[in-house]
Amino acid sequence: MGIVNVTPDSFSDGGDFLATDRAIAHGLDLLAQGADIVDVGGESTRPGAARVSLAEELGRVLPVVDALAAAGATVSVDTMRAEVALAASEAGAVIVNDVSGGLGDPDMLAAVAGSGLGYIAMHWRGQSDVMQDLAVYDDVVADVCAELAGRRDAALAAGIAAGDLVLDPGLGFAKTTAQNWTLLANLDALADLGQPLMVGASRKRFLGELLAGRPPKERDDATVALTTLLAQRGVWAVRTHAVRAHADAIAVVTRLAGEAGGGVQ
Ligand code: PMM
Repeated sequence: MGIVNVTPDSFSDGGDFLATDRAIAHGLDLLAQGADIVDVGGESTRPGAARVSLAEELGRVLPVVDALAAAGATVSVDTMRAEVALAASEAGAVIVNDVSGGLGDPDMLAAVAGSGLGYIAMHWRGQSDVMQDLAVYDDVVADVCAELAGRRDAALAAGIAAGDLVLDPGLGFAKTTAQNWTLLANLDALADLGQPLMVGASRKRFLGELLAGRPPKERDDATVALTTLLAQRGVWAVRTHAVRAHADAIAVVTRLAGEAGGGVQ
């Protein structure tokens, strides 16, 4: 999944693709690099970020979703708002990527269930302006699993089909660097929730800390290393800024797994 942030303030590429034409061109470039899905978002979730208005979010994402879907892309919309999800669906999006897992908008799960859209439910504890204070767990793996199981059950109860539901541990969202690594080391526990997994590690702060404070755009090699390991573990998708190297890594893992006679382990 390639990221198209139509925002002025996302942590790694904020402002690069705020203009509609640049965002569309970027999405087309990510497709040419081998993205299977392009994820269009109009609201930054960077730690400390404030909300944007509904009108602003709609104005940012709809023309980009429309153009990329018209070009044949599989488009997901990165939003916490049911109204944005439904409008994006009208414009051609087929997946809703909700970082709040349905907690940000009480209407989201029912809206998605009625529309037949795919749904990615991420682990989330609160809006970006407060989430850093919420990184308190008894046992981060057990707690994130239990909370994501709750979101899975709520999504299924709302009528979202199990086959349309993907879960995401939400790296960096109410999680410290150490907690991100612990979750990555224990993905099997998340896989036991019975749904495909998506992981968004691309250029995140915990990688910057590993790399002696290197800035976001210089964290892609480390992200590719992680993608390779995650592909070996059979995750459904990785959400990344730079696509080509990730698509290449996944091709290598898939080819090697085929040689070994089994699926991707
Ligand atoms: N991370 C960001 C935004 N959206 N969606 C999902 N499902 N998982 C993530 O980890 C995730 C996300 C923040 O990263 P960005 O500002 O670079 O888009």
